[in-house]
Amino acid sequence: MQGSVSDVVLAILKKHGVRYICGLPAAQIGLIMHGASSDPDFTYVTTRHEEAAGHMAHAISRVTDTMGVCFGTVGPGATNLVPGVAAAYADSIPLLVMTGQNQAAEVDPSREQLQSADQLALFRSITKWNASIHHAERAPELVERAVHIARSGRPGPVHLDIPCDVGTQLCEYDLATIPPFELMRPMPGPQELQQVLETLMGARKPLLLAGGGVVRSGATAEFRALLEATGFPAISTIMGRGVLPPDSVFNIGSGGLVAGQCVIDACENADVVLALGCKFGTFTPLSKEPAFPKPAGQKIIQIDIDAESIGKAAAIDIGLVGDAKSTLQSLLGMLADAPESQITSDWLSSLKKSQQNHHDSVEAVANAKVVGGGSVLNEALVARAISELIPDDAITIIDGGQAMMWGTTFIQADDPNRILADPGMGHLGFGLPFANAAKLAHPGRPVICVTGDGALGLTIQELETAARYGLNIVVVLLNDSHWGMYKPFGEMLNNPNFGTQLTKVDFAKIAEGFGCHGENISTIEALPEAFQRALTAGKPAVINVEVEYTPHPMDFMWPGVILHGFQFPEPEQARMQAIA
Ligand SMILES: Cc1ncc(C[n+]2csc(CCOP(=O)(O)OP(=O)(O)O)c2C)c(N)n1
Ligand SMILES: [Mg+2]
Repeated sequence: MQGSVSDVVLAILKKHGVRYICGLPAAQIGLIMHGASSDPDFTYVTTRHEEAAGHMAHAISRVTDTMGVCFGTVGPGATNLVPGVAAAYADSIPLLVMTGQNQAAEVDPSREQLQSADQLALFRSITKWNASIHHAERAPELVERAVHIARSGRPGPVHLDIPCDVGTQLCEYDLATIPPFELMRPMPGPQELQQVLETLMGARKPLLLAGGGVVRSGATAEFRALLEATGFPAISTIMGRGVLPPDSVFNIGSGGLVAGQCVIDACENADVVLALGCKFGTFTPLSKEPAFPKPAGQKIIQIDIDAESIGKAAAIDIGLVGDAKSTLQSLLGMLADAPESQITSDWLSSLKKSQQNHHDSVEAVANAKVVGGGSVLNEALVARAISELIPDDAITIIDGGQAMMWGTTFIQADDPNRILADPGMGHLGFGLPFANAAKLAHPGRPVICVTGDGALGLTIQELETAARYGLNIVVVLLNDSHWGMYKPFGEMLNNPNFGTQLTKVDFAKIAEGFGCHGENISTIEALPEAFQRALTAGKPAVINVEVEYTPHPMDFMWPGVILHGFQFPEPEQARMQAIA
């Protein structure tokens, strides 16, 4: 075909299965916008802020298993995209980010034209790869390369910068010459897999660990089959939530450290860990000096699609490059001839006991109804009540600080595509754009966003995007009028000016102003009916629930694990020790 660079970019993306394109209008990338918005094969959405377009593309990629695409204009459009792209990079999500640029002759180095920005430098550290389409002839090759890099190995965002004059030039492309992208599924050799099986079956205290790579590879069924066939205890990371059935006896905790002391107990006491598609991030308490040193004799087997990720963030003993699905299929096929398991008889039951303790402690907080002696609802109670109301086929997004801790605790899902978060960057404000994207891709399913008042405020303008496109999501807002997670920090420092206190905002009124349904509620009894009204409102809805900041049993991980090494002034040291 012959067409403008913009036409060819869209044709190649379509060939690779891209259906959704999100961004914010501007002149420099106008032809792509014109093409995408005129083509019925694309769903084209404009947001109120480019950050939201980045988050939407991220969520689209996760709920459709395709590559998300977002765009922004030169300068401020590009800089506004950064938070969404950085979050996708941290969560290993494939995106194509397209930025408009000034005329090719005006950039590198800039001639101080309006909105000039070195956008290649800007995105370099938050993408796997980026390039400028500086000449029309190179466009097809660079777009193909972008798609391939984004989706191959450990996926991630890629970026193309398109000077406005190049975007309008003509180029040639033969769609038939390159087939649509197909995922490569590398696999360890049979001897290596045999070594894995022998090590695992020889373990006294084996532990299986599912990361986001299991989800991305579509290997949930295979992971569950391994669980059932071996009877070994298992945990998942936050990106791996939904891989383990919530009610499985082998599931010790889905959500890394947030899932309780039982996850720490499992990681500290296991003698062999088989980790699949896991990056060993902060929330995975394995081989994390100084808080979670690797116990003597513990063996960690890491299987990951990306060679560079092997041994990067944990001291591993066996590291193999393999796609989770194909590797698990092979392992399952070899199980019949595997040596007999040497698992200790009380290993699983001891972890179940620890899990029960965690369960009891969070239930006790929820049962207390109020904290701090006031009459305001506690977040645990509200999160538990929401978990009971969420329909089976819903997609739930969990944003916020303390709201995230309690939401993650009580809201479980038996399918990875039913529950989304952003644990890599923990970028507050992703929730509402994620919800919009999930509803866009799955209009027939309920989409629920559980969030905090601080988090919602960061992208609240996207309520208008929801209303404009008829994305009838339900936002359940745990509103404590604080940057709640940091409330104890200010208190610990005895500093009332620390700045965690926010104004009590009437979010229901704000929702109405954006064309949505809004309700304020302050009793738990009011929640079920308010939730039903929100689900059937015929427009996006916000239920603003007045809550009080509620401590969580795993709060110690913030000062004790994540901030380890941060020197507090005396006498705050002692107060911090008390919290940790
Ligand atoms: C964009 C961004 N800025 C700052 C933070 C640090 N942070 C983590 S939790 C939190 C407080 C969140 O407040 P809110 O959303 O109201 O939830 P709450 O803790 O009150 O439940 C902050 C500021 C972050 N994670 N992301
Ligand atoms: Mg809050």
